[in-house]
Parts: sequence; structure tokens; C-alpha cells
Amino acid sequence: MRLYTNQRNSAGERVRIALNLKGLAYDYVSVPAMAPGEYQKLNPQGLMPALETDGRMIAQSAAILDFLEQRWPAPPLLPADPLIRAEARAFSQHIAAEMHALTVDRVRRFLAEELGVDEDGVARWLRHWMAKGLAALEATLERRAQDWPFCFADTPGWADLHLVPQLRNARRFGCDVEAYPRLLAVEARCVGLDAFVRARPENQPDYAGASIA
Ligand SMILES: N[C@@H](CCC(=O)N[C@@H](CS)C(=O)NCC(=O)O)C(=O)O
Repeated sequence: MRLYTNQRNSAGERVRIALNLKGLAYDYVSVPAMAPGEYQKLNPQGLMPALETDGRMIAQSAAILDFLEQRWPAPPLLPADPLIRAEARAFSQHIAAEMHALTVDRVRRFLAEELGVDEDGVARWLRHWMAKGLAALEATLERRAQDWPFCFADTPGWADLHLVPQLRNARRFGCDVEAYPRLLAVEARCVGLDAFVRARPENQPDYAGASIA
């Protein structure tokens, strides 16, 4: 398998963590190192990550995670119980669709360069959507059926691999994350684990200093 990504690609970090948790080997392809337009030809969506396998290209981190989970069910990233599984998916989707999608680099650039929003305005936009999202995630963990050490299980999985890269982005946007103790407790349990450590931006071959995506 080949993962098209780059070090700062937080949606790609989700997939890197999943591959590591499942013990799957893959080749890392740094998209910025490709010739201009080459990646778009392989992945018409043009966003990172994408996974190449069996001669096909899968776009979108959620679709890739779904593929990995079905093709290599062990160890599972999703809870077996259908209700808890749905809750883990909803938690993760909130990060991907309601937080990351509104704060990603191309949105920040469009606000600044096309709509003329000044630096302070862009910062307010980012902190608004982040704070709203983090508050919802914290409340979700508070209402869980059980007080698991990770988001929805005794082992790290789907929700945790979404949470960790997003919390890092939140800090870089200047969000105060101290108001979310349950999120921080899960993060603290994840960050030292080998699967998470190996997926971090600074441990990727194309790392070139901290940035947000
Ligand atoms: N919903 C997509 C989001 C992908 C995405 O927005 N990736 C960003 C980096 S985290 C990207 O490719 N940015 C480059 C660009 O916008 O051109 C997923 O989960 O895979």
C-alpha cells in the first residue's frame, strides 16, 4: 500500500495511526515532492490523504479507515456494539466534518485572500469553530455509557485517532484546550503509544517544521 500524504496532513495522520495500530506496512509518498499536477491525476479530489492499493486509489480518510477496518478487522478500531460504534463514528465525524473541514488551510486562505478577512478575523473564525466543536466533544465523552480510558473503548481506536491530531491543531490556532479535561485525559493516554508517536508530523520523512493543516 502507498499512502499519499505529507507531514502536516492531519487527516493523513488519522490514517497513519490506523495503519500503525493494525500493524500494517505502507510506503509513504510525500505529495509536495511530486511534480505539479501529478497527484491530481491520481486523485481527482486533490486532497490528502489517499491510499493506493490493489491498483486503485481511495480518497478521503473516512473511506480509507473503513477500507482498512473491513479488510483487516483485527485489531478492531471500532467498538463491536452497534450503538457504541455509531457514537464513535459520530464523534469522529464531528471532528472531520464540523471542525477540520471549516478550519483547514484552503478555507483559511480563501477567507484571507479571496474575502479579504484580516488576520484577527481569520483567527476568530478558527477559534469559534474549534471551541464549539471541542465543547461538543467534551460533552459527548461526559455522557458516554462507560468511563473508558480511551474515547469509546479500553483500547485506542477510530475516535482517538481523530481526536489527537485535531487537539494539536486547536492548540496551534491558539485555542485554550484546558476547559476539556476528558479530551485531554484521552489524549494523554494516546500520545505516548508507539502507533501515535510514529504518526506524528515530526516523525515523517518530509517534516520541515511545525505548521497547521
Ligand atoms: N475530508 C478529507 C479532508 C482532506 C483535507 O482537507 N486534507 C488537507 C490537509 S489536512 C489537504 O489536502 N489540503 C491541501 C489542499 O487543500 O489543497 C479527509 O478526511 O480526507
